[in-house]
Amino acid sequence: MPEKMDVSVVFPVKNRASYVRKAVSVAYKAEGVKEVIIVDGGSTDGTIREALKAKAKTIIQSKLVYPGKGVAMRDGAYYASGDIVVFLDVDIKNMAPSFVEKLAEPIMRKEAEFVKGCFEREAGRVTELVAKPLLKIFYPELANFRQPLSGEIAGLRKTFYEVEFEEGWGVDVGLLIDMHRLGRPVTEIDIGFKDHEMKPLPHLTDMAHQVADAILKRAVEDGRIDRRAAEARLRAIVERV
Ligand SMILES: Nc1nc2c(ncn2[C@@H]2O[C@H](COP(=O)(O)OP(=O)(O)O)[C@@H](O)[C@H]2O)c(=O)[nH]1
Ligand SMILES: [Mg+2]
Repeated sequence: MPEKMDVSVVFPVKNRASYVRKAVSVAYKAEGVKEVIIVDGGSTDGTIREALKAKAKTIIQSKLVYPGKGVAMRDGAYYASGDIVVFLDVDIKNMAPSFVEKLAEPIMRKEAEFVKGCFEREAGRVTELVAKPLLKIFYPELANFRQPLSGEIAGLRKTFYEVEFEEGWGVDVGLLIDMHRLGRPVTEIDIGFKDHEMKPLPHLTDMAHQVADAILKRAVEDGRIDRRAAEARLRAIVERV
């Protein structure tokens, strides 16, 4: 019989005290979970206190040295010890063990090494207006992913050591492209309905810029575009958002 794989769940978190306790306790209930890790990005509310109360392994990052969700994910992956690492946003109102289980399952079955979660909701604005058009141009092989920016992902822990974690919002699309170019089997699965808050439009500019930058950087590295053309495209996109 194949050996059973265990799971580390990592939540990058910044100032989401009210979600932490439930997210951690729900994640502990999922099958195969050996540890739940909160990576705190310099929260100024009660996030850290709540994480400790919920008995999460808690990494407290220095705001000065480690900004951004991507750095938090990278540190979570390096700290984790499970065979599989599942990343989830903490601010999912209907958090359920099935989110963790559905993400880990294709890896346990050896059908994938990297799993992208998608959910029954329209994809976000940055996804539709920035990520998908750029993927369609530079990585048409990935253009069919419904939610290339989703933060609900799972992967073999060791595979995460072979890819580059962007510091900020480019991290999720960057991981998807990196896994694809390493030739890892990647799959997208529907994890059901996810209830969470939408960001106001002005907050999306930085996100859109970082997502575009992560895609274009890889397109340049892969010889799919030259740097000057990439910068011109990036400027045009940022001016439009
Ligand atoms: N550690 C850390 N976590 C972050 C940072 N920014 C966002 N997060 C967390 O990353 C997840 C996704 O962020 P969120 O603001 O909900 O993004 P959205 O759902 O795409 O609008 C949540 O769990 C946040 O608390 C950061 O700078 N550092
Ligand atoms: Mg959110």
